[in-house]
Amino acid sequence: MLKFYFNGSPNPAKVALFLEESELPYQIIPVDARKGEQFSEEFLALNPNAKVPVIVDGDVRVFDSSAILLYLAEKTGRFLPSATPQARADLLSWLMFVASGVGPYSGQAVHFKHFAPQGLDYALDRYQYEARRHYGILDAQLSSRTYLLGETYTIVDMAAWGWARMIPFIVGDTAWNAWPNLRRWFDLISARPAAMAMRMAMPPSLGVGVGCERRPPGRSIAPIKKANRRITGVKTTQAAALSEKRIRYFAKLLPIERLGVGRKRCWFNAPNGTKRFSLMPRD
Ligand SMILES: N[C@@H](CCC(=O)N[C@@H](CS)C(=O)NCC(=O)O)C(=O)O
Repeated sequence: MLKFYFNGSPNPAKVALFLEESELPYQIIPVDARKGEQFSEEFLALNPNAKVPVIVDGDVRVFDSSAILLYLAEKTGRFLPSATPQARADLLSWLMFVASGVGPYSGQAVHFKHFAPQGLDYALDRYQYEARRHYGILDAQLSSRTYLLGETYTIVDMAAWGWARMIPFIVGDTAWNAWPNLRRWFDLISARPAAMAMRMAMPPSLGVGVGCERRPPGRSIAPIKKANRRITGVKTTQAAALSEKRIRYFAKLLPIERLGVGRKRCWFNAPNGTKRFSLMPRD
């Protein structure tokens, strides 16, 4: 059976969506990057770049999400546009646009928005600007088409969807308002049974994350202190059923109570996207 080295982040998510769409039998092998499992000798033999996703299909090993999507699409003959030279060129162009533009800019935007030390405004602005610019291009492309390549749902949509799930985290909670066509497309794909199944397929051993941070008032860039924790004992497949009250309870337990003043900003990775909420000091 096809082996799928996976965690819940954007690049593996693209492949998970394909596997659910195509109903190919596959075995999930969780790789917990937070524990550094991607650097094990065994994993490096599969991907010298030490990143997920990777698939092993019989004797064939493929790493890098775009390569995997192309491999699987060609293997199954599914989720490809019509076989004209222009359609093929569009497929490659947009796939590379996601791989070399949307993905890397979004990834760096996350780093500088959420994790970098304060004061790196040039880098913060550059990656926010470029990430937004790329999503704006996708939005324009979708203004006159149902899917990114036209009326056919393809691996390009899967590739972009993997990142679009993270838009509020990458560029901010209100960002969707700027891109109505992208939102329409995102909701269309998210409503597909395979998209729901893919969320449910996330390995229980990766758990459900809840994180919190405190920032002093007025300091909007780097958090003073962050805490992340897996909610132990809760499987991702059960996460949809978690009440907000329970999530808030887990968030309250995160050990940053004595730091700073102001709101504790929290997030929770639910199967249907990241939920955000604030806890006030009295909570
Ligand atoms: N170009 C690669 C990028 C893969 C990638 O960045 N994977 C991330 C998860 S989305 C990862 O494995 N991060 C772990 C690390 O950087 O150590 C692809 O598209 O597959």
